[in-house]
Amino acid sequence: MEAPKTALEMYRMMLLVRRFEEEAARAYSQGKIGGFLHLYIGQESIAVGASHALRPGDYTVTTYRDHGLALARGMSARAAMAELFGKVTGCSKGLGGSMHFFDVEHGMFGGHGIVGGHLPLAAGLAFASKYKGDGRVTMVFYGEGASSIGATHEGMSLAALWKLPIVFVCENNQYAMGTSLERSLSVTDVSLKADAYGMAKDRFVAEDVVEVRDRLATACERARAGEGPSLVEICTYRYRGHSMSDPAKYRTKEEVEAYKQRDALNRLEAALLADAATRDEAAQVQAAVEAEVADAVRFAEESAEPTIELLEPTTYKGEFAR
Ligand SMILES: Cc1ncc(C[n+]2csc(CCOP(=O)(O)OP(=O)(O)O)c2C)c(N)n1
Repeated sequence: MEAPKTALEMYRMMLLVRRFEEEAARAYSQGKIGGFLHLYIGQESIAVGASHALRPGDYTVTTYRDHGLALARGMSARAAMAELFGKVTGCSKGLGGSMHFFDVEHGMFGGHGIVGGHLPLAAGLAFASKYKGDGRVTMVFYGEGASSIGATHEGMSLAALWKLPIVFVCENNQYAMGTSLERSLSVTDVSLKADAYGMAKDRFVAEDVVEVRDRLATACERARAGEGPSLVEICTYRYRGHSMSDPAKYRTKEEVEAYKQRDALNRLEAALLADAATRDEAAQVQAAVEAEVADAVRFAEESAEPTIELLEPTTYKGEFAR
């Protein structure tokens, strides 16, 4: 059994990610958030388990479905919500929006919109760590749809060749926009791609956040010990559409409901509420998360828009990430 303190902390973060995104969806439908909004609801156990497997200072890189990882790595809900609202107090000064969360302090190197394009970038971060001998691990997240992208394989090939300290995490949520895994991949076990590069591999379902943490921690240890990269495929499901404009007609309501029955957040919540040792604290966590999300929305609404003066320093002078 997991220590209550850790279990409660994992629960707090999974709930924060979910409630944050539910409120973001509401704000989006009210016209307060523009552009794209890709929700992570249903996949929370991966970002949260991963963040518990990593050490402070380790690097993470992910796709446009990035809010959950940013929060789990330590970005404040205020900075995240303000970014969605396009406000200057956001993590990317309101210039990046939903797909471009960035937070060097917490090792969050994006938020990337080009499918698969961020894997070579992550390999570059891992190369820097190996070159400097700084002991950091890079963990990069991608969807199963990115398995068919050239850049994905370029990143993996070099990472394996140079035994870089990196963990490739494939979040297999079974659909790339409206295309199911079966319709796009000749081999549906994505973890088998690891064999092509001589990488270690693992594959499991994301129903238990503690299991996610433990299995990713094994891959991190391997990377830190100089044994090279791993490919970990974690099977999951997104409950919402690909983005806010997707009515998700390519799957049935029954299918979505069946996956919700196995929801990792609900499972953990039920276990904590059933246990007298954690019941009261779990209820306190719920109240605290509600307050934190409400505060983030208020903060985002009240913050200022970015001004034109930001354009030059952030575009040409590299002051953006400082
Ligand atoms: C190179 C490239 N091709 C196409 C797109 C359009 N596109 C955006 S998301 C997406 C689906 C990606 O699915 P997957 O990698 O499984 O990730 P998920 O959205 O399921 O998290 C596509 C095709 C893109 N952004 N970049």
